[in-house]
Amino acid sequence: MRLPPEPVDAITPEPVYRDRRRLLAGLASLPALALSACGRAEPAMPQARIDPARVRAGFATDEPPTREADATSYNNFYEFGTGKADPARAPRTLRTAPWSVAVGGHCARPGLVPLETLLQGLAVQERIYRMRCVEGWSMVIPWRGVPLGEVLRRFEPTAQAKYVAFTSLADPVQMPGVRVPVLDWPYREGLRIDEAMHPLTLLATGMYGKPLPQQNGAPLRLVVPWKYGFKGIKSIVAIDFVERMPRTSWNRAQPSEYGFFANVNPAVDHPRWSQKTERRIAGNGGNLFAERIPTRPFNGYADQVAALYAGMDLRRWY
Ligand SMILES: Nc1nc2c(c(=O)[nH]1)N[C@H]1C(S)=C(S)[C@@H](COP(=O)(O)O)O[C@H]1N2
Ligand SMILES: [Mo]
Repeated sequence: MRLPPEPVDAITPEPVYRDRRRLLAGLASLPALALSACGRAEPAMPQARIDPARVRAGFATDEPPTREADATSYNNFYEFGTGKADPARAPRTLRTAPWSVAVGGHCARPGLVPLETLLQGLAVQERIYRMRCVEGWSMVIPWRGVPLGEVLRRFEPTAQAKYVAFTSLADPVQMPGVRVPVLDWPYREGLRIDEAMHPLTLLATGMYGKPLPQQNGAPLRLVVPWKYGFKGIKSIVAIDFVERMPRTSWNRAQPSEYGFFANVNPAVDHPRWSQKTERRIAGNGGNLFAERIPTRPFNGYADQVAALYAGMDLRRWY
């Protein structure tokens, strides 16, 4: 896989030259010190080499899948209420067809694209991924979708596209939960461009061999199996190629609790929840108080993705 070239000035941006004290203090970890022009910190992007054969090993797992009834009734989708059972119980008010996605920012071919056109000609794949929510539960889900990178390439992102920003629908008529100011609507998420292009990252349109149900993010949502669940933004209506690390809803709501990278990491606890173990909701008759199992770095996908973070301090970039 080829990634866009990283301009030299992104590795040591100007503010670092200007602030000598900061430069001296940070010599040991210069890339982690990189500051953007607006003062928000951004780490340099390592030049990762991704081995396609290794990546394919992450497309499936022997672990027993979560029962469909559990995966579709125990959800986080605040646009339909903040309780785990609310999204499944909500009336089917989301109009998923027609659906269009506005693609813009640093790319050669921006546009408002009907969902069918967005996916046209791409082979739909079935992949079984472990999913880990930052609240401590996990599932094993058979997804259906297309690699996000294959979709993004069609828009010809330019070298300035360092990050990709995603936005969910926020229509109070279709989504009663957005009338409640629990988050700064619309729900927003983002990935660094190399994370977005990584072959494990899926733009999902279905699960359990069927189209996505409303509560799981119909008609299309992001699935990034090595990151905490909140990165998996649902019911996406906009995708933007941007130069700076985009603002995300959860980071904005509580920056100390929800970092931009949100890689599953048992060594870095959330301020309110230990991340060392997880409650696996799978193959146990739907017992929500199942035994806890150890959480693995990058949710068990370290072989596939750890190279993306080479040299980054994962305590700082949580
Ligand atoms: N638009 C939107 N996307 C969202 C959320 C949300 O509230 N709104 N919740 C996130 C969180 S915290 C998790 S854990 C997953 C849950 O996905 P699932 O319900 O399909 O398991 O969706 C993520 N995507
Ligand atoms: Mo979550």
